[in-house]
Amino acid sequence: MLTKYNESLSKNFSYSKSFFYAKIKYMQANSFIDRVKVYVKAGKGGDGCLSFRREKFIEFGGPNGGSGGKGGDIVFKAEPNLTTLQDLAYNPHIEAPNGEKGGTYNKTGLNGKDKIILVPLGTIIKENDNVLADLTKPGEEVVIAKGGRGGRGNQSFKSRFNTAPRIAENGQPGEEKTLILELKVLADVGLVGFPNAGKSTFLTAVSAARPKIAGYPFTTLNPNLGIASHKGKSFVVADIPGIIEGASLGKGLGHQFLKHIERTRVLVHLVDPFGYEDLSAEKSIKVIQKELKTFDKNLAKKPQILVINKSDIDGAQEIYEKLKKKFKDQTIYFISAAGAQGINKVLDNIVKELSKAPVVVAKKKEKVLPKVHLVEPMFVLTKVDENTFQITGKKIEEFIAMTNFSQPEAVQRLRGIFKKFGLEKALQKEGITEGATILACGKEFEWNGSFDEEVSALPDRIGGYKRRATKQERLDKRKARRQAKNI
Ligand SMILES: Nc1nc2c(ncn2[C@@H]2O[C@H](COP(=O)(O)OP(=O)(O)OP(=O)(O)O)[C@@H](O)[C@H]2O)c(=O)[nH]1
Ligand SMILES: [Mg+2]
Repeated sequence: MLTKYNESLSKNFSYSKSFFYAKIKYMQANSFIDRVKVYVKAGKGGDGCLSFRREKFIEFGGPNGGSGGKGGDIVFKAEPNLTTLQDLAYNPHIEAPNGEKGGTYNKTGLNGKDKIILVPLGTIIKENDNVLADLTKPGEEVVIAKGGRGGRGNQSFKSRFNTAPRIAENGQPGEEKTLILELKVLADVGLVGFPNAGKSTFLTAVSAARPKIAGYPFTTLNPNLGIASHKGKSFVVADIPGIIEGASLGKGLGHQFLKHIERTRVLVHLVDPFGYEDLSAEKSIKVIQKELKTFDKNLAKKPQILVINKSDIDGAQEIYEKLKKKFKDQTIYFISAAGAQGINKVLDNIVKELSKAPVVVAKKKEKVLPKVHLVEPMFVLTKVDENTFQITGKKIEEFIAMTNFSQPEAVQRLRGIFKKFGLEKALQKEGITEGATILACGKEFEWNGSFDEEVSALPDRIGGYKRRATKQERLDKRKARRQAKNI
């Protein structure tokens, strides 16, 4: 049935097969993505609940509003089975779920589930050029954006002085970040050389990896990894696309993939004895070494094992003898990757070099900034014009976001916080006049001369409970009592 359908399809659309093959080839070529920009937003904390216990025969039940749940974190996890950042390139907008609201009877809201994003091993996470994390161990996890904490319910505000608080916080907003993810393949051995030198054939000979091998240049379009084991030691070998002259300046495919051998410990330089196009083998060795040096000085410093491939072809032996004389200070190996000749000697040397090379190179972090805990100012005040003032600052904005403006007591608390932070003094220093506008966190406030408690805004009885007298009211009362005694 299916074959019939396929036949009819190819009859009617003669171009369809080639079109699909071309599409698949294009997709394969583009499936290796090693740099993506993503936006992540952790979950907001759930809002706190405002409620009072009201039951028959229970007098003064008291506040019983529970707190909101915590918002989900954004977590990145290193997954060894992944090889590309392709999934993230298609879904670059990631949000973690919010925490749920608190409930009555002191019920805490459900926490938002953490969002775990799987990335390949060797992924570097950056924000504004600062390295936040470098995932080099399988299963390593790192929290990149923290979810907000849940807002407190009114039971948390209960105190000896305020037994009936009519105040519940909103949840804290979750952190949001725009990140650059960069994949730098983690391998012990990097294979370099001109196209067609036999790099992929060598990888096939030493590991179970089966990359594409063909007699034309640029067969390999993406880095391939394989695990080789020799004399009880196992190591990861990376085969990258061929390098040509000018690769470090962006020619060919090699340039964008050279960074994938940056974190290797040993380089194996494969050489075709008959050279590449017009270049002789001797010249090609020099070109590759120059390209590596131009791309990154550290690449040239890595131990490099020179291997002349295709020993089975006539005439290769003479060229090998000539090269041996030219590069006297280097040990040159003569192998046939396709015929599996002389490979063991190369592997012996790789194991020897790996034992000498520092093991932790792969963990080396770039531009790691020392951890400095900056004391952030509580707020930054800017005078927009004569009658408008702007307040910014992480801490103060958080307090504003967590205030429920429909609750007079919550607003009163915010006024107290503003005063405690020293905002009143700062505003008066700037010469604020009554009626001026204060902008903060997308909200507008009108200045009425002071942040002192706004008594008139509070009703005397709230929900059947008597409101606690404000500080000013208590002071006035005491003053009146003293005066009455004196008389
Ligand atoms: N005779 C002979 N041919 C070889 C040997 N090793 C590789 N080849 C051939 O050389 C050609 C290129 O081999 P690849 O392994 O694809 O070379 P590559 O370096 O990966 O090439 P790119 O991926 O294009 O950079 C293929 O046709 C292989 O069959 C060898 O030892 N002897
Ligand atoms: Mg190849």
